[in-house]
Amino acid sequence: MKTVFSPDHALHHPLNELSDGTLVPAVEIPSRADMVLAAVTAAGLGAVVAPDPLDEALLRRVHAPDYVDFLDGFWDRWLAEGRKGAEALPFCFPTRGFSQHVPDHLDGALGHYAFDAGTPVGPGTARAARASASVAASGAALIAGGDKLAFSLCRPPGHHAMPDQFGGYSFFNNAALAAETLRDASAGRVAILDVDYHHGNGTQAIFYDRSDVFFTSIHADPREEYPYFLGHAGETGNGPGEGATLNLPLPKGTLAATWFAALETALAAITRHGAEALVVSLGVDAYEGDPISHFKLASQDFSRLGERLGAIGLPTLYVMEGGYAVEAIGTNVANVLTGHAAALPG
Ligand code: 5XA
Ligand code: ZN
Repeated sequence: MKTVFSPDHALHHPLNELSDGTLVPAVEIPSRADMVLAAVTAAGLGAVVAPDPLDEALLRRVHAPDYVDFLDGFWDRWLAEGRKGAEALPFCFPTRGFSQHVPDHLDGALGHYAFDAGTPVGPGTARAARASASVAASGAALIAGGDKLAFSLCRPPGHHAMPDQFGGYSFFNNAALAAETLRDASAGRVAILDVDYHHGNGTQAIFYDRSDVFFTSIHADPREEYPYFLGHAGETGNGPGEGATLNLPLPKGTLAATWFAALETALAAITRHGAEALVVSLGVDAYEGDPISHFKLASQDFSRLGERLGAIGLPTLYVMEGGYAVEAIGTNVANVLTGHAAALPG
């Protein structure tokens, strides 16, 4: 298998985030990706390759062009206004009852294009997000070209990114870009399985009205966990997409046995959907030692996850999402990939 990686992820290096109402040190930091790269390399999982240039039309199909332009130009506007901060956090949002126009004021525009205050934007954020998107699309191109397994080592993550809003450390929706790349390359149906502890609200939103990309997610119940406002079991898709979304919310504190039972439910649904390729939003924050999450998967459980996904036999792209136990993130990701590779025939 190949791992697609770009060192440009490090252009995004947040310092602080608003979490649970308090400004705290950021957890979505460059060392995450470096630890994963080191572990994947040490595990001898195959070549590490650079991404192809990002397809701008693809990016602007998945995300609103005005949103892409805003992110691209944000830091220059910040500097042009003489702002002193090393990074920016949105703090005022067009919630219920507010108009949806884009304000001229930079903080208003930042709030318009965001849904949380926990996702800092800095000088290299847009470039890193673009690199991450290209890593995802390039991994999908490998699968479209016949590879049975590939890993897009994306950072920043993407599954919270909405068509025109960032949040949850996500700017461009890498899994959606990968799925779109696969759809563009073949007529086959695609499934996205999101195993991150947090619901992939952005991925769900992007495909909610469509039947060609099936989205299923195992995550902490949004009634008691971020992102709070999407990810409920009753959200099943809309119009032609009715039935093509399957949310499997679980309570905080969920143990491996319950988590793997939910995985079987998700895999049965993926089979019923007739998927011909699989994109896995691979967050490893379901790990028992994760500092911001509350499921109880052990490192060996990630091997079991990879083995189980390998056994279903679909061409599979893993796209890196969350996971903040920096000392264990590499082991947990390498365990998934090693387990999957071992389950492949030949
Ligand atoms: O999968 N998403 C995450 O790990 C980010 C959660 C952000 C909570 N402030
Ligand atoms: Zn997460």
